[in-house]
Amino acid sequence: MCRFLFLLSIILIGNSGCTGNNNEQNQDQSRILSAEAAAVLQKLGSLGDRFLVAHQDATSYGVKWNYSEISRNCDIADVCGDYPAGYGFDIGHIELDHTCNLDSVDFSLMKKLIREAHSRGGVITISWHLDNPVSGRQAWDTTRAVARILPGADFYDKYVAWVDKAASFLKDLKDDQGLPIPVFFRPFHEMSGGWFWWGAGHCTPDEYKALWKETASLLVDKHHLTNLIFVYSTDKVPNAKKYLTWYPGDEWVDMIGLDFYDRSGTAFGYTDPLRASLALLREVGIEHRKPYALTETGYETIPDPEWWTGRLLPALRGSGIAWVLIWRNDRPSHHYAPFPGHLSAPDFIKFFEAPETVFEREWTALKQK
Ligand code: BMA
Repeated sequence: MCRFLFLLSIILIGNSGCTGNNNEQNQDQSRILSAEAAAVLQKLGSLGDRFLVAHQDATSYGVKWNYSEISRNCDIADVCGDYPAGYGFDIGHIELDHTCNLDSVDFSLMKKLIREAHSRGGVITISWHLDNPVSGRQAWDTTRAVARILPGADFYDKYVAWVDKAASFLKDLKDDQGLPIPVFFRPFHEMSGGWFWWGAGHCTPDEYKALWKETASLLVDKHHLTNLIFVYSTDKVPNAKKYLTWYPGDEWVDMIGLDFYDRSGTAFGYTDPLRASLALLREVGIEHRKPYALTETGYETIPDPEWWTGRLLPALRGSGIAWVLIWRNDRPSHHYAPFPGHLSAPDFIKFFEAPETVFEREWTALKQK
């Protein structure tokens, strides 16, 4: 791209972002964001009571199929006749130079699927279940690592090399015209829980914040990525103070997120606690003037035939979220969206038809307004 076009396509963003219902444009921060990324961020902040429905690995595989050029390619589309409006991907193992991610999705295929999803109008969000850089084991290995990958520490150089690899993947996400595809990047998620090496109990909040800022700065200042919209997402927390424990500051966060699953059937409840958590998210979003989203949810195998309109939708209604991301459809015992013939498929169609939910066709139309 010529320099003139590049200059035209970037804008400055600031820490006065937008809330669920606020169109205000960021102005007071020096970080540059591509025009397309800024536009999607702003659009998502102005949806009012409507929200996008997104699915993790929506087109990479499904419960009864694996990716191939000619087979079915999306469980959600097979159920309701439209693609989700958002797509989640995960780049765990990009740091190891593997050809596939931790869930066996080939990275070149992932790039292709991201480009296709973007050209259909979909929003892209990427998480990163990166291995533990100190032990060399998986993301769930909680050997203390954060303090040892900060600047000056013994594993810093190794970590920088890992970020370089993530950066080169992210930099290669371009549309047909060579413009960078906006990515809602959601690293080091669910830090309020203790299951990942970056989680609570395995580093101090200050170490976590330093890791976030260092990583973001490497991606933006060193690698000049202008397509990343940074999303901070905790797991379930009791209040806003707790939510903000690891918050690295407005400069390096563009969106507020929460991961909240229905893990319990009816035992611990879902709808009311989720509604309360989304109210908390809204409070933080308004305070920090940023849009907010339910960045992961689902009920594994969805054994409740009316879960979509009976439990999820009532919690999301009026919450002001920009999107909800349903987790992945891996196999019969580990999936979160329905597939044709699944007992919750009829109810998912009602969820699809609800006025609040936005899938791909509607999202494309909304963007043109
Ligand atoms: C978890 C599970 C794992 C998967 C990981 C990363 O929630 O679905 O099977 O490897 O996410 O996608």
